[in-house]
Amino acid sequence: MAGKWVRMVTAQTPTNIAVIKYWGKRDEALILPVNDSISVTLDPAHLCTTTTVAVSPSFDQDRMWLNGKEISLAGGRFQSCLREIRSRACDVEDEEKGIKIAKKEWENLHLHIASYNNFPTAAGLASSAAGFACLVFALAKLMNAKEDQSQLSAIARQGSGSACRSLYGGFVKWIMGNDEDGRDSLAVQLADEKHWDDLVIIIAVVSSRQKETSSTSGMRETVETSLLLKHRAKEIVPKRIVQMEEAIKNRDFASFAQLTCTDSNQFHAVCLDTSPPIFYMNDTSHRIISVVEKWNRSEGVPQVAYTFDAGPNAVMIARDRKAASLLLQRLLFHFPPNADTDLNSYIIGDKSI
Ligand code: 2P0
Repeated sequence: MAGKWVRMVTAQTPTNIAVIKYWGKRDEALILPVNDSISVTLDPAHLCTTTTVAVSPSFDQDRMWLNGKEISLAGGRFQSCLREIRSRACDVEDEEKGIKIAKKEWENLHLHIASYNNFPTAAGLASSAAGFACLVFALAKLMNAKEDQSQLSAIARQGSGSACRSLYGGFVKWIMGNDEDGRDSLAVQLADEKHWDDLVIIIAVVSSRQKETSSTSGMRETVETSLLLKHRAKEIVPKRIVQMEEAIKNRDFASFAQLTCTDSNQFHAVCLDTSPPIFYMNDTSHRIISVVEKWNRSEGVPQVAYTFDAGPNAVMIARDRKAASLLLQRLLFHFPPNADTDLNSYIIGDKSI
């Protein structure tokens, strides 16, 4: 249908932090992982992507802006997501605006996409996770696709692996799947956002600079060179996934913290076992681990879990508000403002939407 109309949809998606890590693909093109992973979805007020997608017969090409700057849509990952969603587009009828789009018209219509992160892009705070999850969710709404969240997660996965876990709040598992076409490699919700609402997440932004080794190339090198990864994926993670699911179900913080910290440390050990080795944590990250480990040991029961992704920033999960406020006091004591460290801010939030 011709004319001057524009149909727009805006969506907001939080990022997620893995407590059992995804690292390594068995299929690069489809983004199929070598192991299952489990994450917690963060509070959208602090770390989220907001994306507006628009369609109009007056657009003559697909275009995208990230944080106000135009970026190329030529990459295979964007094209995979766009293709998958377009192939599921349905009739759209917006009576209020007098817009009618027939299913078959979608292939000739172009899109404009504007996306904003309220946190540093590509600094190891999972910006691509929130970004692709939000893009796929907004496009599905725009095109009236009938897929449920899990089916959409398998599409978001083709944009960025960890994105599939951001389609749900609460605790989420990305099932690695067995199919060659990746249809069964998708996210499921383990527990909703209300299940364990005592938890408080504190992120210490050690550096907001872009990381030196991207996750994609880092995990490719790890798959090619690390024997430890093979052992981890086959022998360690399957058992840990079962234990983590149990810990979440029972709100067992001692087990949850032990598994979260151990898995983060093994992920960074696997990075070190890569040739050439990959260093994502820095001295400040190591000092934070030390502070938390000492405190947990002195209390007898863990107060805080820590986990680090592909960057030096610390994500800490406190067992309750009291532990969170004591953690902040300790961090401010060890890393006072204007001290000679690269820690520059804290983000404090509830765990999920
Ligand atoms: C995770 N990370 O489970 C792990 C832990 C980083 C460390 O998923 O190549 O940006 O787009 O699938 O999803 C980061 O990897 O990589 C990541 P691609 P992605 O959250």
